[in-house]
Amino acid sequence: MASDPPYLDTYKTLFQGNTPGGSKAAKAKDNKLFMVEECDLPLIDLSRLNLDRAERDKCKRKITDASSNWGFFQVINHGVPRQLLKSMQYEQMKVFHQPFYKKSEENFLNLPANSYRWGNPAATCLRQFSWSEAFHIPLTDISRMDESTIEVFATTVSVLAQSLAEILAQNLGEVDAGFFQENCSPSTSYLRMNRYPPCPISSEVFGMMPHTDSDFLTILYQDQVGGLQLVKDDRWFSVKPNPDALIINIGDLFQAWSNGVYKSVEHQVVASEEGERFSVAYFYCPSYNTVIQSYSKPAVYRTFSFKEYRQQVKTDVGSTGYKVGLPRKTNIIRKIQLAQRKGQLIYPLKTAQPPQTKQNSTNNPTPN
Ligand SMILES: O=C(O)CCC(=O)C(=O)O
Repeated sequence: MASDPPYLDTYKTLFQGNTPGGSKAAKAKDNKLFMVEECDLPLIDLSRLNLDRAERDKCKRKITDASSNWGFFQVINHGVPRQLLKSMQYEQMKVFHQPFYKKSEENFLNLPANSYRWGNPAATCLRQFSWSEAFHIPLTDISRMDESTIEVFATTVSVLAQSLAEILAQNLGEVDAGFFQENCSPSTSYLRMNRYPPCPISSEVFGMMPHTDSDFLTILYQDQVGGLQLVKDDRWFSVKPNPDALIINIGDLFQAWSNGVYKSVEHQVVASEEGERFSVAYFYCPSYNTVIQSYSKPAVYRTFSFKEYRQQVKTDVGSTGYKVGLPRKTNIIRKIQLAQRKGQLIYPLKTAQPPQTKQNSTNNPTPN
């Protein structure tokens, strides 16, 4: 059966025995293992930041509490007009609905090579595969696209990202108020437009594999289809879409910087047989040379530069198939390598149990 992008044809070996109607897929269809509970993600009304001091402080407290307890929250009255969100989705559909040969052409929308990504050429098993396609765009390149909606969206959410980051930093007593302005200019961040095409073997693969984000924080807008799941108290929960809300999640850099006060939690997207899904993520990142240093002592994580971190993620994914991320204990890495040599799959991150939806998942090859 043809799919667009051509996952089944291109990754034939990977999908052998798992093709639509194949025994495994049929069996998995019968069980309801992939149904997980919905969570009540904290919902924060940012318009309260414009009220008196007491209200403002209450709102900030909700943001910092959610970042510590969940690592994830939703915001409404966030300053990104509804119409802009709608136009963004429309633009995204227009881009993704171009034929595959066009999207994979060099220079498509004037974007640099490697902006368009789909599947995972390094995958050695289905659990390392993401049934999705994406445009991963450095903000420096966004103006080349000649798509004003996408550019306006990126500029608008970058303002929101900076103010949330400043609230989170202030709460830690961070005195260098100019840190984010200095190190995270809009041009150091990334926009990632995602499409999750209908997947005929949805019980066998992820839409996007479990991962944490390698940034300070991420702002996500998802359509109404659903499929995003996150880890809370060692269990997976799904997030109910809210058309008015943006989803905010803490990334690895804030976890390290805050010495573990704010949590960068794993999330994934389940694949679906019915219909396509769209989302857009803004990754708030610093410049490569920015040094990430824990604000308090003793530090759980050693000081590192963003460049070093990105390179380490790349090296880990290349050598183990996993993004090891922050918990860099040698025994974790050895365990992964050993399991790999034995052809086993293990779930490497420190807090999470294997997702209930898919057993023994793997980590994320995406670069975020
Ligand atoms: O599509 C989603 O809901 C999540 C996307 C995501 O996690 C990512 O782009 O890193």
